[in-house]
Amino acid sequence: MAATHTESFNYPVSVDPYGVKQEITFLPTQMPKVDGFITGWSVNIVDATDGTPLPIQRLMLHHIVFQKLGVQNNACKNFTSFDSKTLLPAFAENPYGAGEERNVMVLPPGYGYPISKNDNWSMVWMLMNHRAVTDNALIHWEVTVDDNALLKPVIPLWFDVRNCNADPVYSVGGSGKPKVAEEKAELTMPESGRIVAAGGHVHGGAADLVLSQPACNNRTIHTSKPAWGMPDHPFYNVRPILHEPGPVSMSRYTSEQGFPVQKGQKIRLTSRYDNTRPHTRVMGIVPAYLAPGEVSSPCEPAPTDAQDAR
Ligand SMILES: [Cu+2]
Repeated sequence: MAATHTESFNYPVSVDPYGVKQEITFLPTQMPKVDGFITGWSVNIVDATDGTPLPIQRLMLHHIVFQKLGVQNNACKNFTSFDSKTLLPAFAENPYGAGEERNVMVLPPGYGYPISKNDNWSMVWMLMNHRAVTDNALIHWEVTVDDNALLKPVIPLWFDVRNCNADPVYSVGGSGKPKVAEEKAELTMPESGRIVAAGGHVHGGAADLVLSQPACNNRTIHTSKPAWGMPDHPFYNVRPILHEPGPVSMSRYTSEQGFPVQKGQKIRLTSRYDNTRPHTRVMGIVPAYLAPGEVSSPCEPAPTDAQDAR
């Protein structure tokens, strides 16, 4: 009998007063030991005693990326380390990541990210303490797994305008010309198939993230739009700030039919930021999921069931 269930995991963290902590954490036991598929994934920072999500006045999750180890990354030969010099072989793929916007993985019905009992996992994360006292909390993640062998497997696609870097940031000058600064990156599709889901991660000052298909009149696959809190939202009233506060959410793409792409085709990510003021250390990242399969032509019609979710 095929069954689906959700498993929860915790990793205790301690961050010094006003400290920033980054770490690569190996997860020998803190991922599902299942031969099957992951269909949903979320992460939060919670109180160690009662499990409630922590307000940003205590700890801010700048980012967290989960990695399946021992798999050649489909976009990067090497990763450039935090020192901007050292090259490490890219034997890892990124099936899921999130930041302040708490991006979630939600695959449409019928799809799953394949995992096995023997997979090796790690997470790369950065937390910041916004108070003058040492803080203790849990990184808490929930993973929905399904062992239904009939699910269609998806491949993670990591669109990042500074891809293959441990610290994939860039800066927007703020000259005002043009009013919106664009950074572009293209990812070559490793297989033909259909993009069935995509999320987004940006920092303060972002306009949006656009995925498009240059080979087909550069038609838009999806625009991931930030939602900002009100000026009195805690996101915008905490110190210290490592970079401008990010959005409280980003819109996601889901389509059961999926957006058709062909093997070898380049798919473009355009990261768009306000350029009327400087914005330092920004990011433009779209984690997406491709379900391999035949497509009838390079520019097959777009799906009719695409949804914008938050
Ligand atoms: Cu970021």
